[in-house]
Amino acid sequence: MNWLNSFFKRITGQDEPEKPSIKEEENKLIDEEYLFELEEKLLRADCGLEFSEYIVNNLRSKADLNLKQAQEEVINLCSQTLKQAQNNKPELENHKLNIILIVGVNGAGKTTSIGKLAHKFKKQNKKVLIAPCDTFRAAACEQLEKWAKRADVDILQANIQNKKADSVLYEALAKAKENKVDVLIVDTAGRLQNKKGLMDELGKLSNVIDKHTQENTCVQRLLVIDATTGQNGYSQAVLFNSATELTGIILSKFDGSAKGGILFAISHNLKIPIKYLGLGEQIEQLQEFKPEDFIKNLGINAI
Ligand SMILES: Nc1nc2c(ncn2[C@@H]2O[C@H](COP(=O)(O)OP(=O)(O)OP(=O)(O)O)[C@@H](O)[C@H]2O)c(=O)[nH]1
Ligand SMILES: [Mg+2]
Repeated sequence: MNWLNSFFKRITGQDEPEKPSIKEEENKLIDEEYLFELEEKLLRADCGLEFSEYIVNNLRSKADLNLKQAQEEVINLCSQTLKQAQNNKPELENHKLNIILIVGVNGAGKTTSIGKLAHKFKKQNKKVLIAPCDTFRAAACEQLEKWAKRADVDILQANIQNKKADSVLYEALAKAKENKVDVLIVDTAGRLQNKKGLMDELGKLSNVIDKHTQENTCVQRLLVIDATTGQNGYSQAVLFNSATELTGIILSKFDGSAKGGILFAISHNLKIPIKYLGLGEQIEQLQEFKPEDFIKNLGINAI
């Protein structure tokens, strides 16, 4: 049960209660002061108001909990919250064209995550094509080409200058079908979640995919959130989700000192599954998200 304690310590900043000297503390019943402090700590860990209140109200509703029981309850609730938002969908569906639209704010880690995903799928012997639909910057295409080369996968050769993202997407969809590609990964330009025009463009891209795909396709819309952006990441999830119904989250830059609390807020309020964690700038540094592993590793990683 050691990891439970280190997890709790991460959240609350309290010492592990296993030492005999504080054994008595463990049996002390929790009170309003304790709940107030717990809520503050959850908020500071980016868990958001709704989720923090959910935890605190839950503890309050249970009479006579001692400190140890309260800690275990917090961990159970956190764990349940993550699990309930996950679904059992496979990473890719076999014998189908898997289209993965990658969206997010500027610099979130979209292009890097695409390189990592391409590498991962290539290793599974999948035929991968990348679509350079970030047509705002010429350099974006060059950066994506480098990643395609590193992952040893195809990238659509489109002269993106003066083209709109949706026309590049048309071309990519046609090529993917013609070449019987397993996975088409679509890069998009970074955009702020509160810029309406740019968010509408995202809706258009999503419509192009929906219109031009047939039964044997599987579409994912993944939002890349930079773990170091804290609570703003939650607002990104809300607004990107209304522009293009998200099917999952990639939390990038989780190798730093970032708090992971935002994942609880997203899972609790939006029920969007967390798909991957980005753990560095290298091509292999992408991890499939598994709630249990995440909770176990919290001692090292976050919150
Ligand atoms: N430490 C760390 N750095 C990362 C990770 N993912 C991306 N980065 C870095 O974050 C910066 C931005 O990454 P990009 O992949 O270019 O982000 P983007 O979202 O495509 O950016 P725009 O296209 O400009 O909107 C780069 O310096 C990456 O090396 C990660 O998981 N960990
Ligand atoms: Mg990019």
